[in-house]
Amino acid sequence: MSRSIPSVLAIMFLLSAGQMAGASTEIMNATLPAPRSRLACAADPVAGKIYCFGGRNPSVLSQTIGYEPGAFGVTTGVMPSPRQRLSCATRGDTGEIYCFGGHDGSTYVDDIWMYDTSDDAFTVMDATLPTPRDGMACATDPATGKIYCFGGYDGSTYLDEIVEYDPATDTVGTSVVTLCSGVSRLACVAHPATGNIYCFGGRTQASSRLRDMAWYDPGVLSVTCASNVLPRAQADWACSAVDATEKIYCTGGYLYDEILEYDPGTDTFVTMSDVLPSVRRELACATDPATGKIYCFGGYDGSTYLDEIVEYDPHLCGDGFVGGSDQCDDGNTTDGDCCSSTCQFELNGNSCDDGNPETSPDTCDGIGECVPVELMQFGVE
Ligand SMILES: [Ca+2]
Ligand SMILES: [Ca+2]
Ligand SMILES: [Ca+2]
Repeated sequence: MSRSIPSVLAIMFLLSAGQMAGASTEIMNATLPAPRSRLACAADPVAGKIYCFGGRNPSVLSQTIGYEPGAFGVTTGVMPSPRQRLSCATRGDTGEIYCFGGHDGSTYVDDIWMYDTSDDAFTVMDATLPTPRDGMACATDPATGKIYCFGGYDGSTYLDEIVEYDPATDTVGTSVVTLCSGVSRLACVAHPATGNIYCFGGRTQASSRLRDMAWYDPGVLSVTCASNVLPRAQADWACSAVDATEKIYCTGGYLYDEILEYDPGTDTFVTMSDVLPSVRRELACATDPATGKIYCFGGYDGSTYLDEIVEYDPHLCGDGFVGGSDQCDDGNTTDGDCCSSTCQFELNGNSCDDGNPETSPDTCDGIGECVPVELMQFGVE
């Protein structure tokens, strides 16, 4: 019976999505080996790939999928057993991805698995979650390499626990602080610039989808709650941090095609003009650390399981960060200052003004800087 309201919402937002134009998200040529939702994905900087695990379509799946961003192909392997609504996080630069909990199609599980990207082998760790659960969100504290898993659902209760897993010792603990409420199907992401892990939305027993967020500081074991701050109630979506812009992007949800930007520096949200190719929930996204582009995998649009891989490049020319197709970014979209209006290097020898009247003429060095001609002639940097 509870499905009638989401169906109406889906129709409303399909109509509004059709009125939007100019999306800069791109559907990759490669697809998942089969459509799926409720998968988990994590980027591994060592292998330079994004790995995705499990999911459902509606059978619960046991595939491991390796995707090299921008490449046509995907490679696949096999997990120890099927899983949906698990959560996976990369342990820094060790080439190890840890996956936590989930549901195997008949029961909630408490497993912790380690996937080694160097040989595509799984190790079932001795440690387990405190209790079986699915729908939690896990993220790695870059300062310590410890992985924190937030919330989840055990089949009867929405959990407010923060579980700490230390891969170095294969030990599990429960933080002395909790989330603001019991919540499942939320999205959490570590943010290296602030050292916090930010969690967004989710589903609770009492009020269904939340407009709340919380951030956890693993250094001082504090949780900060912010209620009713999301532009709309959200769950079953995916969030990724982009180091170069220091911002977090959350995509999809129930049932939306929107991309929401959160800036931890200013504590503000912006709904981007770019949207996903279509509405989808229960997708999984990860940021390619080499390029800062976000890749989103699969999802469910309310009637169909998706096999799409969607690339979202959050970088803009003129935002002051070199990313995406930028060769340079001087914070403007003006020509004649050695970094062009499209953020490309202007040619060595182009005239420019370095702002110092005592040097003249000045010239572009071909790599984005304006320097006095006499320095170029003597080869002085
Ligand atoms: Ca830029
Ligand atoms: Ca410029
Ligand atoms: Ca000058």
